[in-house]
Amino acid sequence: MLKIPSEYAVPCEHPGKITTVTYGKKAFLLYTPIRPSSHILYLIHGGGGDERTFFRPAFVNLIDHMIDRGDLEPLYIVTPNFYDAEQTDKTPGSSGKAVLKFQKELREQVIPLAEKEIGQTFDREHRAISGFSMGGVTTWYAFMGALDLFYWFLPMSGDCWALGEKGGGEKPEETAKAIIDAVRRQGSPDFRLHAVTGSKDIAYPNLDPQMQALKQYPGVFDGKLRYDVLENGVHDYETIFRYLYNVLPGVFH
Ligand code: FER
Repeated sequence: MLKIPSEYAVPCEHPGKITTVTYGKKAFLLYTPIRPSSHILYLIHGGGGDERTFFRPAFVNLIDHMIDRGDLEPLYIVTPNFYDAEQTDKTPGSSGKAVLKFQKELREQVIPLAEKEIGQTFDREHRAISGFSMGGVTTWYAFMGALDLFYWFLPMSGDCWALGEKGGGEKPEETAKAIIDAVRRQGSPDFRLHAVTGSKDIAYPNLDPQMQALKQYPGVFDGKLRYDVLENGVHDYETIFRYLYNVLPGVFH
């Protein structure tokens, strides 16, 4: 996996624009690229985070430069907050419940509002969902229930909790089976799923067994599933930005 070029760390001369969209007591952020686009990424924060967590300078500068240099087709990026407005308990158990509950809000509020704000509805082929850690757990839930909305799934350093907290590590076979069943229940539409983590990531022992179990279903996943492990990669946003630098150019093709 390539390292992010150091010149991508500084502000870009041709930046996109970030706006806040509120609904009820909550908000999501919307990154609008400098040139029009038919692509959109829903990007979900990790445990304890919120809608602002991803859009720190290191990430915004990276995306701006990638688009400016032509590494990446322009894309919209929406960063929601999966917690309830009143939620103060952000431990993994409580976060796990929140990301499951959030699936309905994503479908019924965040996506319609974001795309109304942009002024266009995106095809599923042009919609991606990704997230870090608990945002990865969110992405797996979306894979199990929102294949009609998304074609591209990029879970990063988070496993599937369908069988409970850290179920991908503790019950990899059952978790893989639950995922496969969910794909079939949704009519087995085409999709692409690219999971990433690092060998020293705290989620590696949870995600890796699940990915190995999923690979045992070649008929379902042939040519649709990719899984990369960064040697020595750890569980932090800097590493996640590096994954996105490497993975995003392959999305929407
Ligand atoms: C994992 C998925 C999510 C994991 C941790 C989390 C340790 C989240 C933890 C948190 O929000 O504190 O596989 O592995």
